[in-house]
Amino acid sequence: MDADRKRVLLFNAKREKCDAVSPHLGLAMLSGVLIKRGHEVLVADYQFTHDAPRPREFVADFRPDIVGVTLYTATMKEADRIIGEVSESDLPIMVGGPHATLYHEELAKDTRLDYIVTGEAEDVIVELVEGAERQEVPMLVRASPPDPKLLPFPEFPFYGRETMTIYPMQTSRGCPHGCSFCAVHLVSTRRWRPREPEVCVSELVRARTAFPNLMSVIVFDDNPTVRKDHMKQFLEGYLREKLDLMLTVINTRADGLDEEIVSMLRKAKCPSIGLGVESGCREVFAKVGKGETLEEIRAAAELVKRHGMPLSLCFVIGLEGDSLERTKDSIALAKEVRPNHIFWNLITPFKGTRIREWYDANGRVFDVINHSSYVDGDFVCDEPCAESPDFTVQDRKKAYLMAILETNDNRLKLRHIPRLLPQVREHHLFVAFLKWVPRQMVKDLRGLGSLGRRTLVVLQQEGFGPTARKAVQYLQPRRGLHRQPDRGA
Ligand code: B12
Ligand code: SF4
Repeated sequence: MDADRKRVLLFNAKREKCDAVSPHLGLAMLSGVLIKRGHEVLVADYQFTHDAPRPREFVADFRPDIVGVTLYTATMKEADRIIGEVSESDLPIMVGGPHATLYHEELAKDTRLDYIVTGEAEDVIVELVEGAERQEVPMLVRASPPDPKLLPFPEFPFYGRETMTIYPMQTSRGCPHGCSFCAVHLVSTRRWRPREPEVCVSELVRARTAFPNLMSVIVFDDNPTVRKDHMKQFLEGYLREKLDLMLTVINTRADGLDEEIVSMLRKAKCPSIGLGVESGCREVFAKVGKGETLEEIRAAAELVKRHGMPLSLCFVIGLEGDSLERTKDSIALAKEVRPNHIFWNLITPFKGTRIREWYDANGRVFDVINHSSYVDGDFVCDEPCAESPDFTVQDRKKAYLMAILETNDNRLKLRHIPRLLPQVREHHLFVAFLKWVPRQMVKDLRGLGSLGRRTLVVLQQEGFGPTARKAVQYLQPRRGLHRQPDRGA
């Protein structure tokens, strides 16, 4: 074998109780660059393939020259286990991703690591891999953001890639806004960097052929509609190709929607449109610095509903100046707008964000490592990881419970009652609970009825095989949507 050809093994940790959506896009992008250069890559993405072999088995079978691990604050416990197993083999280890970017100073103490890469790594990965050797102490590599127009298509040398039904892609990177809770500017900068819409479409045409089981595409941009004409050009091309895939665009903002975009998304079988509200309290909302107004959000929500598209709203509890009382304004807004899905998140103040600075000066942040505000499929939410004098931990828990009960969070089911009851008792939320139970019963019955009717229609028209396929499709976007509140964390 060519001595210059390196074998690169990349890992993404699985988050406990969190089902996969799609293969990790960042690792697919790095694979694209490395494969183009002639290196051999294998990706073990436990988020995508839950039952993949243990890291030490991958190391023994693949015999890599270097190992890379992508890091998120929410999955550090699992990532740490991977690093532990890999480091038994004395191979050079590089880490990158959002957590490595935000928390590189803390990671620098970990001598199992050799390279800590901050930012988007496409322009440094080849040099790193080709020159990799073990280091006394981890070396910090600050990557400059590449121009996405110049990058090759992602590649998917993922373990278990045959099962790939969802294709991840980006039409742009970066976001010019400065929301207080968001870490995007640290990872992918405030400079919005678009790709050519036609190139994005040709990537999908290639993907359709390469992955025959593909059912949907998710656009994972930081902010996909900074320039509406860009999104329209992409959607036009997408619809023209008649790819017969469902297209989900996440992280949409109210000011990025108009009649044409919503109508095109509908035609592209987009299963729902999400909007980040963050807070319904004017004072709290203003301090987020979203660069849009609550009125714009109300209007965009109306627009989505007028087009008959399911709407999801995302709120964050615990933003600057928030309190139990002020959470009631968010609940009131949610009740007024009546979205089809709603996501309530408890704030996680990441290092480097404005909300973190506020907490450092005005409150307290507990350990955020491995913390996730996100509620898993079984409806368990992590404890609040921050508090302020006006919003104690107890009040935050009460605010959260009040919010999910009063606004019918879709993930909340009757089977959660045994788990909910002690909390309802603790926070004296009996009235909210007693109102929720009958509403939920009606909802469950309606849901069952409509699912049954839809199944019968498809069964009569298309037979058993296509019906089964559609049933899977029907479930997939719902699972995808459950991952939408990342911006609120
Ligand atoms: C799409 C997205 C999601 C998707 C998919 C995530 C995925 N794993 O693919 C979904 C919706 C599932 C999701 C979920 C969550 N997300 Co999210 N998500 C994003 C978003 C908007 C874009 C990510 C993306 O695909 N970028 C494009 C690719 C190309 O970039 P990348 O993956 O970062 O990879 C590049 C670099 O990081 C680096 N790199 C990455 N890995 C490695 C490894 C090595 C070895 C090297 C050298 C380099 C390297 O090079 C890559 C190529 O440029 C980011 C925002 C952002 N800009 O980071 C938030 C973001 C990453 N998410 C965030 C959060 C908090 C979450 C959740 C915890 C939310 C929640 N409460 O549930 C969950 C948990 C994620 C998990 N892994 O379990 C935070 C992460 C902060 C942190 N400190 O970790 C971000 C930064 C947004 C924010 N709130 O500020 N998310
Ligand atoms: S939350 Fe969204 S709009 Fe706000 S800064 Fe982050 S990416 Fe941009």
